[in-house]
Amino acid sequence: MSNFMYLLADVAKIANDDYTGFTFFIGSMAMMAASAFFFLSLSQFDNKWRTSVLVSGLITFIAAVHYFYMRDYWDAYGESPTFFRYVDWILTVPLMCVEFFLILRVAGAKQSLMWKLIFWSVVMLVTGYFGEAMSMDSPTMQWVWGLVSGIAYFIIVYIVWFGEAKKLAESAGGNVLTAHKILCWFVLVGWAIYPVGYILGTEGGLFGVQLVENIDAAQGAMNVVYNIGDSVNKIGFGLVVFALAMKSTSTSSK
Ligand SMILES: *C/C=C(C)/C=C/C=C(C)/C=C/C1=C(C)CCCC1(C)C
Repeated sequence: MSNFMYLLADVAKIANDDYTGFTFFIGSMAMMAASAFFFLSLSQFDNKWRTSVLVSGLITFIAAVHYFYMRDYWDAYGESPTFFRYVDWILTVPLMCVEFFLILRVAGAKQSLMWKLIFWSVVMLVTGYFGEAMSMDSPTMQWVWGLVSGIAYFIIVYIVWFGEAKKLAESAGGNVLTAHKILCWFVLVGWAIYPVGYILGTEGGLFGVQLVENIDAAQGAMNVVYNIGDSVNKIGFGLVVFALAMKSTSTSSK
């Protein structure tokens, strides 16, 4: 192509070996497709389940929009789009907390449970942001903020696995209990992907062992891990809720 053609093509190129750029691209498409899927499925559910599936769609839709920005940002600067990443999370992770509340409403979940989960998720993300965006020149502070964020994460794990949420799920039983258990696994295993990404991106890497050769490679690796984590968690979470709504609708209308 001539230079002129490149000027006409106002589209960033993704190099063949830019795996990070590739996962941003795939991520944006996956989130968009999932959103269309959730939104267009809404009318087949009983009214009381529609809000839950709607929220699934909002989670992937908000992520899709952020992925368009992050994809372009990565292409243009080759840097971690930390700001967009955390804005995305601060909107979508609380919505995932709302999902727990919504499916447990049948067992009488109170709004206070939802606010507790939201509160800890915000603590987890804000401290993570301090570590990732504001402590660039201090690996020690990155570890400190990462640790505080990790504690908030474990409080969420505790509430859903063993605390109030677990008790409600047990009293609901049936499909709700099954869905709750799967969502718990997402939080324990799926969400644990993120601290791995954070460690990869931290200077000095894992407990002082540098896993990737330089800070650019570290940022790239971190973003690949975050991108995989986002697709697994946001789309996976949504599908669990979708399946619950589906089962509950077909059993109650027969
Ligand atoms: C859709 C986005 C989701 C589910 C994002 C979840 C993010 C986390 C669970 C992040 C957790 C972190 C830690 C536990 C410690 C290090 C800092 C974070 C923010 C990466």
